[in-house]
Amino acid sequence: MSREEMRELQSERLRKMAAYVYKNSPFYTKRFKQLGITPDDIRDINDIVKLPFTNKIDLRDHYPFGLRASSMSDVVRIHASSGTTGKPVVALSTQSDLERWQESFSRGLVAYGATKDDVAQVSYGYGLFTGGLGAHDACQKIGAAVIPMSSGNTEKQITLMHDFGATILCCTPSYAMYLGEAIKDSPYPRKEFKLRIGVFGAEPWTENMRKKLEETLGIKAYDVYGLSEVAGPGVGFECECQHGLHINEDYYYPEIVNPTTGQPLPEGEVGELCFTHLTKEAMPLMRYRTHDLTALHYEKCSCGRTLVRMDRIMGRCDDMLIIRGVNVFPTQIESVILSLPEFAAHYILVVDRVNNTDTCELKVEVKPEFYSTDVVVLEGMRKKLLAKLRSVIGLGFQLSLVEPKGVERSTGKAKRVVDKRKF
Ligand code: DLL
Repeated sequence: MSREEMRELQSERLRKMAAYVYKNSPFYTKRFKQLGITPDDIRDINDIVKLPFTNKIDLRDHYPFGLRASSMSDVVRIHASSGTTGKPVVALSTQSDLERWQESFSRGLVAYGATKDDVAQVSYGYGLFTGGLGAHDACQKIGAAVIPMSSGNTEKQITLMHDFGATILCCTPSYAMYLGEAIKDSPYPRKEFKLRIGVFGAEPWTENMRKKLEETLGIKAYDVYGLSEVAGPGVGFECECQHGLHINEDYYYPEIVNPTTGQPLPEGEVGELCFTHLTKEAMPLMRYRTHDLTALHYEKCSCGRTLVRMDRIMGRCDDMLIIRGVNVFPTQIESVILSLPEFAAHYILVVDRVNNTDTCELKVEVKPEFYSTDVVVLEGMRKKLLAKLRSVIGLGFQLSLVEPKGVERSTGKAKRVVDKRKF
């Protein structure tokens, strides 16, 4: 679709959506009235800025089903994401919402080169988390054979991946790394595995992590983005150019705003990603603040797709650490660690405040082939990493190196930062 055609489609859908939520969602009727607007004020997609923002707190305050706009009898699926505090955030879908979600994610799978001849091992968690069922439905939609493994039970994962000839692996990048290492330790030689495509998302990861995963697993690794409140995995996906993630903007309209002021930012500037549902029935959200930081690019991609692209997520506004006045995203630390060959993709950062000064303890795992019990060798490696961290991030760390498997593994979203400071 050309940009003009897309704007036309988005305008038409937004007009309908504004009328739909105004009529069917008491939450939005009230918000529209507070802002002194009616659906008639929404004539085209540029009018989106007149609509109210929606925040996670709104979903929590109206837990569980307060933002529902369809009848409950039309709801066919209830997902929830736990988050770290308070009540879970609930996401409802009707049958047609699920179909659009499947369509979104299967566009991604096709872009990755997946076909009906593939065998897809889905190792995202099944359950309230949207990863498992989301990947499952999309793989099935393109006709691939799905192995509904869920996460965990790593030994069995490897045996079945080997015996069933899985060609696609869907899981978090951190779990993929764990699986890759477990394959090396397994009785099966890597050449007996048929894996070719990795479908990795649900947490931030870096270009350096991609390289490591591709090397370790012998695959091509693709990024998939999504969030429960908007749909689940498949809101955005990479194509073969891997030049950002295409957003399914005919269903989920993206905007980038200044995280503090909410003012829209121009193309290419990094800010907070917001989504407006253009077709959702069960629980449509207007200008939903994701807290995820990225930038949008509208020029046509070399793959031929015209769907807008977003940069790989650099982190969440609430993930950004301010350590001794320096802004740091965990992805920057990962990028530095993985730029050196000696270190594995397993690390943990503990930030604390002692005598009014921020402290940051970083534990990084050394790869088995580089690990040594010789303290001089280890100290050399430690100094090298420390110097690189200081030059790239501008901070000194209390860095300790640990032996292989010395950092706890995760089978879902990795928890790599512990901030013990009280604000
Ligand atoms: O993580 C949905 C998902 C499942 C996406 C499987 C991809 C693959 P939630 O649990 O609601 O949903 O968490 C959503 O995870 O706002 C981002 O902060 C983060 N996230 C998701 N995908 C990516 C990604 C699922 N590819 C939150 N890169 C989002 C970076 C991601 N962060």
